[in-house]
Amino acid sequence: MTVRFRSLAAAASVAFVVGATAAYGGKNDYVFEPVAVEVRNGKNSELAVRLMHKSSGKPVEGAVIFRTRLDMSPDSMGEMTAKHTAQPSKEPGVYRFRADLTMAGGWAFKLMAKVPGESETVEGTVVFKAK
Ligand SMILES: [Cu+2]
Repeated sequence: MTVRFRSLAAAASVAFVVGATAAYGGKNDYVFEPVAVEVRNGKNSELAVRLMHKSSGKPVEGAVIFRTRLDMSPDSMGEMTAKHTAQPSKEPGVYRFRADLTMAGGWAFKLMAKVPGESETVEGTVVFKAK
């Protein structure tokens, strides 16, 4: 009986921790979306993503995007990558980049970011269509 009681207590404390995380929001409360899905195929093409806080519906300013990868995994060419650089942006929650795209089709832009007030790393993938 003692063992059974202990396992119940453990289950209760786990439930408490999960509940606390859900209330806080966490990384899953954020999403990256494309500002425009269609982009120009070619050098110096403009890509823009918006980072949204789902529960408030507001764009997230001041995120530090510290790792990105741009590849053609949507068209089964995950090894085909494109060079890109961050650009300044004046629109709240919008993060701009320029990329040297080399092929028309689907490009996945994978991002990792640190968000103010959020301890977990926020990750996202935005798919663009180069034409
Ligand atoms: Cu390709």
